[in-house]
Amino acid sequence: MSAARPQAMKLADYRQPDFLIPALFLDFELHDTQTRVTAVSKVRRQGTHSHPLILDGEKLQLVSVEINGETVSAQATEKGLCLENVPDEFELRIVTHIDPLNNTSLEGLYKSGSAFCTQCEAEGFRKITYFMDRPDVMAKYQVKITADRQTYPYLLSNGNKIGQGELPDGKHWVLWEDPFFKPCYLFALVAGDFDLLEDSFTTASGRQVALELFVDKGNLGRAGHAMASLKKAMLWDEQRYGLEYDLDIYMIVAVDFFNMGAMENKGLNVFNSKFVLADPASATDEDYFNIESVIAHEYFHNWTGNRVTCRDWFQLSLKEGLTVFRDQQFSADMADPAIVRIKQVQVMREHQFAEDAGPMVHPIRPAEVMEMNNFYSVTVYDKGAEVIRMLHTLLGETGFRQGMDLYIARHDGQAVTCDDFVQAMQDANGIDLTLFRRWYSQSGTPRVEVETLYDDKRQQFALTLRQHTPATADQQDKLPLHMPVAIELIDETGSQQHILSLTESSQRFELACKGEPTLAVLAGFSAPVKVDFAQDSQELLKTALYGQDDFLRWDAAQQLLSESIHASVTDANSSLPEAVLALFSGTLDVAAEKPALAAEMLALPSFETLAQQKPHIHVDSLLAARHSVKMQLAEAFAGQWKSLIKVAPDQSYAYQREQVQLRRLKAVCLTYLAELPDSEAILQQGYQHSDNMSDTLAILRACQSANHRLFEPLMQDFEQRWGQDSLVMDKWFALHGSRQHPNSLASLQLLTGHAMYSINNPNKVRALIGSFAFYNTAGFHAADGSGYRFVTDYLMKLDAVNPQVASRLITPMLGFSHLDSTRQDLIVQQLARLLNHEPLSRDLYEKVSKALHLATSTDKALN
Ligand code: B3K
Ligand code: ZN
Repeated sequence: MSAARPQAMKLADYRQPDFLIPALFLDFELHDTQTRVTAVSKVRRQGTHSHPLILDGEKLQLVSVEINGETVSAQATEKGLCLENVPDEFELRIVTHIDPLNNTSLEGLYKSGSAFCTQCEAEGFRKITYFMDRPDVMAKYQVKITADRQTYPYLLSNGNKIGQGELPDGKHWVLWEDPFFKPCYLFALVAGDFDLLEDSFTTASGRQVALELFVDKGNLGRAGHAMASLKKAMLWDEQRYGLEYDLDIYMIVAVDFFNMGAMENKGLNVFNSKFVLADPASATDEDYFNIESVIAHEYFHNWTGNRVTCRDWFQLSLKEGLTVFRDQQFSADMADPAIVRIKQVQVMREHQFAEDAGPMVHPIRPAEVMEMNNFYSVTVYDKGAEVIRMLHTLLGETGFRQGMDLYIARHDGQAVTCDDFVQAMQDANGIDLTLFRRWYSQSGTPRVEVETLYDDKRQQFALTLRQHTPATADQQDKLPLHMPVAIELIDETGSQQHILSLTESSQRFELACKGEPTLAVLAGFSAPVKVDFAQDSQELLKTALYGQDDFLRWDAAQQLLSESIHASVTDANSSLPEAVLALFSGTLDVAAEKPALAAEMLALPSFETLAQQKPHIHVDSLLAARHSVKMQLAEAFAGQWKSLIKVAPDQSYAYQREQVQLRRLKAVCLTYLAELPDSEAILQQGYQHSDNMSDTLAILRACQSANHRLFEPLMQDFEQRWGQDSLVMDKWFALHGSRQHPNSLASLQLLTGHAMYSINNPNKVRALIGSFAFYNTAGFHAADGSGYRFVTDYLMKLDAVNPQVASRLITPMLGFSHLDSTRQDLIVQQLARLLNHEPLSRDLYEKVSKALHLATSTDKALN
């Protein structure tokens, strides 16, 4: 990168905007390569100053600028436009041309297949017109769209349609008005030809809302679940939070080219089609679950994000942490609460703890940002949600709801900060949350150490909790935090549960207990921390088999399994500990009664979770140890796997709780079964008789992870059947990408040339290259460095096409401090190649430079 290095923005430098823009009229004349955008703003100076008006703008062709009807000459730079000596109040008219067809970054206005669509969050609006592209500038929008009627029968934008008309040249136009003030990141435009699913929802106060779901032609049969999910979410938000929808129409458009899951634009959500389309033959239970959750997430943003928005992007967790927490609550109500929680904790342990351990570590409210898109992170989203969950635990359901009510009442229509949110919680509950606020500014994964002592005479159980947060790449000094520690004491007569409020670096708690209990810590994962508690395997076994809290039971089971895998790293010939055998037989005995929990308890911890448990790992030995434990379990319980897979539901597929649980249990049993020599006929039959994608994929995954001989023929058959179906083929690409096989790199290279693959489509890239980098441990971490080199070469190409997707894909190359020194060196070499690559996006530059900086400073510290 020869140009000036990108600079970081600091939260501490926040200043309120010099100007406000309360009203904006946008006129789009759509054209593939030369769309004409006319933006007419009402601009008003804020405060007394003589600063120029600075507008953001990128990749725009400036046509003209007028102030109050007078043309002004203005010179645009790569970053925007500076207008000197402007009046205190004026009308600004700017005309630009943009090129949607060649906008492969999928940010701003671009084409997804034959449709036009937009993505403006975080800073994409500046690729549409010159504007003050920051969330604290809020305007009322009117949007006029003109395009060819036949190709683009639907012309959509935010709010209500207030006019439309025909033009003589085969074109037509539509005028939209959004009555709510909004920041420009919530602006949206879609134009295209779709199939439309229509429905309606009557709000608690009796208003009728039209619901419109737009999908690609031919996909109407796959839209029903998304629509049903939307109606559930609307009802849930009224019942749980008293929040009603506020416009007369709610539209969702599904597109195939999209950088992330979906976007909550006011009244016009744009979705990745992966999170909309489902039918039993093509979508798994997990897809059904995710659709319901993402539809709800975007809907919930209407209040937490849109009506109350962020003052600046450092406050992103204000809307994302809170909305993730709300969608988690919704999912817990819709599905299996314990299983839903287990999945969330797996994300925290596999990905968020890894982010904390790497160069991109940041607090949930980052203090410094180079490229905002890099901060749509597991920390801001998922740890952000954990922080909200702790507030909920500390305040209780009623107190939390009071806080939410006050937050909304106080800040409706405003752009606010995370502090404003905590203040509302504090004021509504009359408690002091000063200490709690540290979660917003302190990064890293806290460790909580547990020590216990039982006093027989006094029948008192004492436990001491000590917390400390190790220094992280971004922050040396850490302070104690306020966290709820939920515990369970299990004794012969049953169990008691408590929530301890930990605020000091060391604190002692005493509880009355008749007889020495077994303690289980962090029920429901009550705080996003790592627990250090040396418990023997008998105690863990007791919690796993007899605990009350399903999360704690699963967690104890996972600890037992993890320990036996780590033990087998040090002693390759070690046999399975008695406790693990007892855990499996105890769990298998009751599996039919509690299939969902049993399935999770019997599933081996992922490689990524195991890797996060140790400061240093050896990839090959850990992989081998995990495999050896899996083999031993497969053999020890061979009979049970075979009989349990017959528990599958006998009625035809429905996304329905009992069915989902049984399918999941069957899928886990299949992963063990596939390791057995006589499994072929069962797998083959299972594949042939499956009437749904969940079962089909379970067989393919089992064959893949066992490197079963059936894998290739079944994959060929699958391709024959689904070769033309883009979403289903993503599953096929992902199975290839994550297959740990000596030829995986060669097959990957071949597949990038597949007719259904395209580097321009983020879903394809994530499916194939993403699953290699994230989940193909053996291939990605190949000892000769070929995996790292392949990903780096690919990133160089991808960065020029779509920096946001490239920047997500580099994640597995960033956290290497726990790897052996040879692999660390190999990764550092590749990162250095990337840093010298020109041009390099700001997105990748931020991550690569931080990773290399950390590598050199650690090196220096060690030498
Ligand atoms: N708010 C969007 C994410 C935008 C990402 C920009 N790089 C989706 C969501 O969290 O609901
Ligand atoms: Zn969100």
